[in-house]
Amino acid sequence: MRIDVVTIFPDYLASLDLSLVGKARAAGILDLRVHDLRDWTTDRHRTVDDTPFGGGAGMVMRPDVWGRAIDEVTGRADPSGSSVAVDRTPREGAPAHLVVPTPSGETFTQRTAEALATEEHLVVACGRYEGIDARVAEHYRSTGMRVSELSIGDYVLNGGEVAALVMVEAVGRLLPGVVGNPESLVEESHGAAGLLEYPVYTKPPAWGDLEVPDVLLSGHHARIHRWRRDQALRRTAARRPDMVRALDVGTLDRHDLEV
Ligand code: 6GU
Repeated sequence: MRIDVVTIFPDYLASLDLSLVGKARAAGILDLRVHDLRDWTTDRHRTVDDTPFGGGAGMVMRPDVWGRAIDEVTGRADPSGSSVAVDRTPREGAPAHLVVPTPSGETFTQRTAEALATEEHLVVACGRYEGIDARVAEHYRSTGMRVSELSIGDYVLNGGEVAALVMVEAVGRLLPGVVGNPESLVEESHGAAGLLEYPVYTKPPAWGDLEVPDVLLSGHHARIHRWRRDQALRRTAARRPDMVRALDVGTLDRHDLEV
């Protein structure tokens, strides 16, 4: 998969060299390219934003700068920048899917990450939180490009960069070969069961006066499985009643209903 991230703070994305995502890049599974939006400005001050039409606080990012950036990273642009010549070089690769992190977007969930992980090319356009001129999303949708305006939760960040980090990590770890043991993708929270993960323990079996639950030391796999499911159900009910309401009753067994 290729991911291009366009931002006025490319250094913010430097942490993507680390850890799992860094490993995926080194292994050639993820071709991640971070770009400075100001490379597509044309004025001496490298201006990317301006005051909002209609008034109000804050600044809005200009559509012309974003248009040049997105055209180029998606392979639609004439790289010479000439307004006369038409670029006739064939587009390489699959059509890009444009992702715009914004607090006014639809919620980014594990399902969103799974869907994006099937794409060949993502372009993530990080704006400041007052936003990017609305014509940018409108224009690229009108070209047939898929455009997803996505929020990572109900709180406000200063810009899309941290949200982009979240999305790239959530998507990147789903790419085949990134997470060593694919089993660990199956059992975790927000997986298919619709439940939060059960509590986990390791050595030592006694830490101060706190002991690991006996059942986990019993070697009785059916009981361990039942205990973990009970714990997941209780935890989900306590912390995320919304997830319990969304459970498909048909997937519950007789014992679940006793918890
Ligand atoms: Cl994607 N961007 C910003 N600026 N704030 C957010 C967000 C995104 N998601 C939640 N808050």
